[in-house]
Amino acid sequence: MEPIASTPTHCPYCALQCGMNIMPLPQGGVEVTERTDFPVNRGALCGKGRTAAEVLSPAVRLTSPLVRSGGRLAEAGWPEALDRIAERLGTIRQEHGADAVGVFGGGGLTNEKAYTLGKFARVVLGTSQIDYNGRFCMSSAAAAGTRAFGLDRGLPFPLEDIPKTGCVILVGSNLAETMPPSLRFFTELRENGGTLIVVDPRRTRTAEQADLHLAPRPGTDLALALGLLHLVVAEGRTDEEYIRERTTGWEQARAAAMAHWPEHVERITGVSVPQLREAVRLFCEPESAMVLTARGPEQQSKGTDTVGAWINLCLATGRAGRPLSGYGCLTGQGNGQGGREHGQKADQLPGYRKLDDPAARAHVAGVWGVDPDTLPGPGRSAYELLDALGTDIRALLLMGSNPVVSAPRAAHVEERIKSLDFLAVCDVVLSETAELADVVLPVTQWAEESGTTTSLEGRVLLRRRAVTPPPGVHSDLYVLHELAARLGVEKGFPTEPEEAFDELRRASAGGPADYSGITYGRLARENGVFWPCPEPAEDATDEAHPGTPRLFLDRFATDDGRARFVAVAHRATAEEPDAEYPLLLTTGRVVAQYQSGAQTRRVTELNAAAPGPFVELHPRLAARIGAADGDPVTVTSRRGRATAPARITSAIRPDTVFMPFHWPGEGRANTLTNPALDPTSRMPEFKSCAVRVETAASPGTSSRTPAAARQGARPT
Ligand SMILES: Nc1nc2c(c(=O)[nH]1)N[C@H]1C(S)=C(S)[C@@H](COP(=O)(O)OP(=O)(O)OC[C@H]3O[C@@H](n4cnc5c(=O)[nH]c(N)nc54)[C@H](O)[C@@H]3O)O[C@H]1N2
Ligand SMILES: Nc1nc2c(c(=O)[nH]1)N[C@H]1C(S)=C(S)[C@@H](COP(=O)(O)OP(=O)(O)OC[C@H]3O[C@@H](n4cnc5c(=O)[nH]c(N)nc54)[C@H](O)[C@@H]3O)O[C@H]1N2
Ligand code: SF4
Ligand SMILES: [Mo]
Repeated sequence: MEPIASTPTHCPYCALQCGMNIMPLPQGGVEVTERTDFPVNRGALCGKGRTAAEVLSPAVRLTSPLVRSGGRLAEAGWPEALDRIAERLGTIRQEHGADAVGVFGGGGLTNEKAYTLGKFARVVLGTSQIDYNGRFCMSSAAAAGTRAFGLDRGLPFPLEDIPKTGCVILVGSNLAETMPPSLRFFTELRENGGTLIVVDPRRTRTAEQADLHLAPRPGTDLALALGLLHLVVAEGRTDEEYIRERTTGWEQARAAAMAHWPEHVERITGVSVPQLREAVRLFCEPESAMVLTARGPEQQSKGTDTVGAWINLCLATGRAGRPLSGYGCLTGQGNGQGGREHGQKADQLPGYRKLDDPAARAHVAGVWGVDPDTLPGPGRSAYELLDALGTDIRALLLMGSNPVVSAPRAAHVEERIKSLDFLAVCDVVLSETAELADVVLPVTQWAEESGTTTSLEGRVLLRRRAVTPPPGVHSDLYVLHELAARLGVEKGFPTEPEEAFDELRRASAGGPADYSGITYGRLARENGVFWPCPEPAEDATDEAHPGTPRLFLDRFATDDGRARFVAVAHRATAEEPDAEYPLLLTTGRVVAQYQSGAQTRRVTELNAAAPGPFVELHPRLAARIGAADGDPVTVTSRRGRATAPARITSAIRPDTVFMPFHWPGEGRANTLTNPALDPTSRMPEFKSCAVRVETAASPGTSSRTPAAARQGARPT
């Protein structure tokens, strides 16, 4: 008997994009098996990757379009569902103008889908109102990276460099839970004699691996980074030659840091001066060192300046654009990197080009065969777009996100979504947002289709089709093709991913994220290709471009080739605790659930491991409010209240509570979060807002009871 062939591909979930094999089973269904040739995970998978095939099952996934009639969603045929969407979008556009139709995308969409969605918005709908969930993810790091280096690629070096450097400061990343196979690189770092510093208000599984754990108050990373830079200067640890030759703006940045005295920083952050000094010593003594940030410092209303301050620390010590040294952001979603490069972002055209740049408009319009003047200008950012639903935006096409669970101030966003004249959702499952739609289209997912993603390393990868999708399911590309045709655009929306990719290559050619030298053929042969990878000129004799695993070694991507210091000063979070809301809430993830949970809450094993929300609080705080472990507690902010069981642990600061955000309903963390936006990146402040906590049995207790007031007491 012929052995059944397995197909090498990549995980549907996070930005690590672990390699895996998909093996069809003789009795039907498929199994995920080990794939050892991909250097990032070398066969290892977390529980989500291991169980990913469960979401392929027709028992879990959608298999028929749903159209709302008589107030309820009912199964319908594809032509009817597509006709309905095209008719409604067309009519609303005619009556209210092109900007009355909004589009919302996702960083989990393949490059082909993200590219085509952006093109669909600009060319078919003619709307400026498009943005995506990546705005909620790493946008502050992207903005800071662009500002300092002239280019944003999450990691400017491959993960395999980490074990060889001298010290890594990991700021607000819990990668032991969010990217478990990557922990190995940090374990090897320590085995090789390097050190790991983790900055997190909680002693997470990641922090437990660290040589030094700094536990600042949420929202104070900016002060922390400035305090470290102050000490670097005071202790004479700057690299003056590097600063002179490779940077600009040092004097202003230096002056700003010198205003942040370590003792003052200790008061703001709660991190002691000796700990600050120890961090500086560990970071500065070795030949090389890195700073990596994730959502902790980024999801703040000052995320861009915060990341800027950490970049300043790297630049002042000569630790960027040199072998085994640099600043990197750990991007989160499966295609969080590629999804931010090819035009589903409000201000952007493919190849990481700017929508307000006339040359970029001309180039992309040329590839699209349209007049550059017909391309709309930049639109609103994700939260601002969601906040405008039902006002000037009357209809929304949503692909690859579940904002009812994941957007800040979610109860308000849910109301805005309900107030739309028309909502169409393309999804794999009936998410909480899809439940509110007028039309839901069931689309193919990772193993049912091919497509490329770009991992957190900037490595472009090919996901291969490994199984036949169930009948009744079509791809996102098919949806856009059919809708374009119905709205009068017959050409330019291919249903074949490779055709879409070849067009993306041309659109990206010459841009900052140049993919023109990357082909499906190459991706199938090589273990991914790092961008930029331009195509050699036609008359050139050179071989294909090898791709660029390491950036900035010769020069930064700025006009003068120098990295730019940015003078930044600390500022408070948008909502500081007060007598009524005396504590800080921060939010994040657990290992067994992914994002809004739309996929992972449907997987038996994952759901058993992490069945519901919880509120993490310190024993001293628990004692003050009279809560025992497992008791339901109510967390109240200015946006609303959420109730979930208490999880009492001394691994969190006594002035802080933590909730994971994976669940809808009464334990929805995002009912509480503050949509205060970073002025540059428009990132909402998911990582801190003021709250009070009470046992759920006493929700009526006045906020000004002595118990509530005492919660604010600073830890001793
Ligand atoms: N299991 C799982 N894995 C995932 C995901 C998932 O949903 N589940 N999502 C993927 C995606 S899209 C992303 S973006 C990544 C996110 O990956 P991470 O950034 O690692 O995830 P988070 O849990 O959001 O935040 C990390 C840590 O920041 C800390 N933190 C909170 N506030 C602050 C602060 O003010 N300062 C500092 N320094 N730290 C703070 C939290 O305590 C938390 O431990 O994970 C990816 N991987
Ligand atoms: N409080 C709080 N809130 C947060 C965060 C936080 O740390 N704290 N983190 C933020 C971050 S970093 C992120 S990235 C967001 C993520 O939050 P969401 O944007 O809600 O992300 P997902 O839950 O991954 O939603 C993806 C949806 O797309 C569907 N899907 C999967 N593949 C495809 C596909 O190929 N096509 C289509 N059409 N659909 C598909 C999935 O089934 C799912 O319903 O949450 C943000 N919200
Ligand atoms: S770490 Fe990320 S990519 Fe790897 S198996 Fe888990 S979810 Fe998938
Ligand atoms: Mo994310």
